[in-house]
Amino acid sequence: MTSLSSPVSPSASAGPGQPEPSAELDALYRGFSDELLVPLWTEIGELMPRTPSPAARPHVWRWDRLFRLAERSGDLVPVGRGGERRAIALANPGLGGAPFATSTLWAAIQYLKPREDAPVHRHTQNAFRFVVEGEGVWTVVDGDPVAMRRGDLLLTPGWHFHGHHNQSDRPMAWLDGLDIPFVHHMGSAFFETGPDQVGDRSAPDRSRAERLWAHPGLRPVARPDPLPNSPIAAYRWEHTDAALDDQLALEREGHPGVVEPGHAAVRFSNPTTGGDVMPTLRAEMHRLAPGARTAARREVGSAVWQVFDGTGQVHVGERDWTVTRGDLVVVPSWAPLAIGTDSGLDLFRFSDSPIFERLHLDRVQVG
Ligand code: 1HN
Repeated sequence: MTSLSSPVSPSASAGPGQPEPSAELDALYRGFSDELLVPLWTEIGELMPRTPSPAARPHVWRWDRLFRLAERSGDLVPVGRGGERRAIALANPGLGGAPFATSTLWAAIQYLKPREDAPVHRHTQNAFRFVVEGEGVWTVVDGDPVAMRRGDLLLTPGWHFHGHHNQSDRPMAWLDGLDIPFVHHMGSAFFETGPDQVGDRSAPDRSRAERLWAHPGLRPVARPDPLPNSPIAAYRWEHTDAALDDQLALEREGHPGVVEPGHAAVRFSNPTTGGDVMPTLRAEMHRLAPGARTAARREVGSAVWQVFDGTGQVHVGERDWTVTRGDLVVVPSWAPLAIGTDSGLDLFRFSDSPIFERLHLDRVQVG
């Protein structure tokens, strides 16, 4: 089988549905090549696999190694206009060195030293931060300072100005997730720099966005319309943690609510639609009780998982890893995933599922 990226081999021997090799056939294929044409019959297997066959591969990145390299970047690399962010991206081993975790998802560790600023800009790519450790940075989204603390999910939807400032005497590192590869492949990227100063340097405990929008089941009557992005700038760990705890407690009391035995999960949602937080990105938190093991599951679309707490075993495709706090696992489209733990495990997950659901390309297989 020829691949999509290599030229047609003139001496390919005939397979099912393929012509017999001949000098005339070689000349025909040279003619195609000269005219920038590719015949379907040499590519059909690549273009139309029986089931998804993504280029991205299952892979794990260890947080302790990422953190050490991020720290070293802090010693050697400034943060400012031009580079914009001290962010170091996961480069999937199947994607030729591009800074892409999967063909749609970007995942990076970002590092900001004490008292440092990351400059204000905006882009069409949707972004979030998830904090696995530390605090002391405020991300200022459209002028609204949003505190970042362990366990929090912070949103920066596309085309909103944002910059960060570290108000503390300690460095801070976190996970950035964006839809950069998707936007890149679709030729839809726009970028603009913002004001030279990060702006509001106050350090409130709660952002204005949270004060307006982040009350459970309550929305302001003055804002009735659905919004494409969640207006909740920060989903705080205390709420996420309580929701997961309650699901497992209800299970023990014999009430429904968990995904499967010992597996609680919540999806971060846009309160104005009930849907995903942003049009291209889904974010969830999962908790496995001690001794729990998930069913094997695969779905169209790719995901990145980060261990928030605990230790467990992750099986993706043909690979098996023991993972611990901060470790990141990439799950390509349609790769079966199963997770187990003896001691209990909390995991953050983000995926590109909203894209596929919106286009009716989504499929899920469990077991
Ligand atoms: C960006 O703006 C952030 O705001 C993080 O922290 C990573 C990667 C590429 C382009 C823009 C951020 C980014 C990014």
